[in-house]
Amino acid sequence: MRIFKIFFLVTTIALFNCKSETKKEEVKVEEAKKPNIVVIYLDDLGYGDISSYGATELQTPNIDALASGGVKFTNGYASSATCTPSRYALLTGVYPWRNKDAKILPGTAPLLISTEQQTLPKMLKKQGYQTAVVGKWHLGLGTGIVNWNERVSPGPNEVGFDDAYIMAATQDRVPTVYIKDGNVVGLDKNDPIEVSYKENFKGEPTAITNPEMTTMKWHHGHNNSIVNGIPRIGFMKGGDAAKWTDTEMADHFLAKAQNYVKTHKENPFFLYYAMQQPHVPRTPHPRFVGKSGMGPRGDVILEADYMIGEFMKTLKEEGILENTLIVFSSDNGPVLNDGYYDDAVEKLGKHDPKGGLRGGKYSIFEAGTRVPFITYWKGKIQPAVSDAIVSQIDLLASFANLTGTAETATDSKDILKTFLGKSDIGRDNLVIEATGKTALRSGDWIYIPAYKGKNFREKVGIEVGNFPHEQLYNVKEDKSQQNNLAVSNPEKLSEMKQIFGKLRGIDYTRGVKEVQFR
Ligand code: NG6
Ligand code: CA
Repeated sequence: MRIFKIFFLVTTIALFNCKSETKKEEVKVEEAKKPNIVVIYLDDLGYGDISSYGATELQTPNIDALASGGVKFTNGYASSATCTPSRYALLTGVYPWRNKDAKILPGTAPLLISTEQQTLPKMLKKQGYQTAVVGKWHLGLGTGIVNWNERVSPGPNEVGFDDAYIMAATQDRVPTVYIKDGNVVGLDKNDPIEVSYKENFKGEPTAITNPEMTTMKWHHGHNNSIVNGIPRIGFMKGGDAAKWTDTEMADHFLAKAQNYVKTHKENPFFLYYAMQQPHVPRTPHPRFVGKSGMGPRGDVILEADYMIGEFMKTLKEEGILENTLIVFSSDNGPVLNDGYYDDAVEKLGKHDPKGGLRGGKYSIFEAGTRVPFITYWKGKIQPAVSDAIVSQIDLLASFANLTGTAETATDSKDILKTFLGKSDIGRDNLVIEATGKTALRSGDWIYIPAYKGKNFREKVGIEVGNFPHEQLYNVKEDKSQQNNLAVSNPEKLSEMKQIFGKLRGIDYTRGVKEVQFR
């Protein structure tokens, strides 16, 4: 009996020990688990377009919750004042001015990123991540001549994304279809798609030949093929069943992003959720129409904010909110009239999309590239406002560090601590780009070389920053770049030119004034 008792005791202890061992193991694994990473990237959202960055006429509670619960950067930059170059830098960690083709691409452009190149998703894949892109791509597809009726490649899958559900270029460019892992979604093989950016297909209506078919009027550009009453850039024929419904695009991408999270939550994932708002054409779902009192541009910002709230709910419901690092930002600064009459100018009222900065989309002035930039990680990042200079180009090196590797890319800097709110030190300097022009941010200063061309781009109503003389601003004291100190502060000017020259590989001190890289 006694022996039995002892035996019982021993086995119980052994069992107990064994149990606690496995428990320990589990905790260890849990601790070592790499966080999910989500980049929520808006299109043309300005520094002042959301209430957490000072907007008073628009309320964006869901984005604000990220800003107030995470690090809100006041000196956060996109790499360029237009979409393609910014996205190129975000995904490759390479400055867009190193690639002469990194400019706004047509819907038929070949893939801009080399399949040999380092990318953010490739690096994360090596670290054991599942990777996906949902939303706007605009980095080219294929190798030159694309047959949209077959699998289009190379594309996102070939540069590091396991899963890709995208629109090829922009909402205002053909082809107006969704593409899943290279295949046009819902394509009827009997109604093949043809796309051209050179000439129309015989007999197909355009905004010029059939203006009565348009429900949205074009202001400049945007007068080629008409899809859903909206005239686009580029010509497209066929593919009727596959065409997207513009007003449902936001819900559509949200559903894809939510579904991805739900079906991939067991292991770490990287999701690049590239939303289409508030780029033109602004097509809010009927439930958001009129909600902002500011016309479609304001309405789609509210729509985007709602989608982000729903997406965050999903992370919470799936139990992964506390293991997910979120980066929120925009690809470039704001524009009101980008080619359609849609009341953006007329109904703006007191709203200032630029948030007090000078310029806007396409501009080498601050509003072109300084954008909302937030990092959020519930329980891990303490709420803070940071003045550190950070750029989207730094996500690659910083996430490499986060996930346990030193792998990096040419221009990406590891500023993980800053992104996690544990340091106030950002970059010393940064080269910004706008339609082929570059400028330097270093410390509190901005240096802009002399550039040819007009400063004021009338059609879009934006100052792009071209002047026949050099410009130097202290953007800490002079946020809206009103006082050019190039003449009054020659020492600073010379210091800036030297730094800039080194970074750009150009000797600006020897009287070279104007260097546009394309
Ligand atoms: C411009 C378009 C503009 C917008 C932009 C790309 C015209 C006249 N303008 O060429 O509407 O589509 O390209 O925007 O066609 S971006 O955010 O993707 O860079
Ligand atoms: Ca954009």
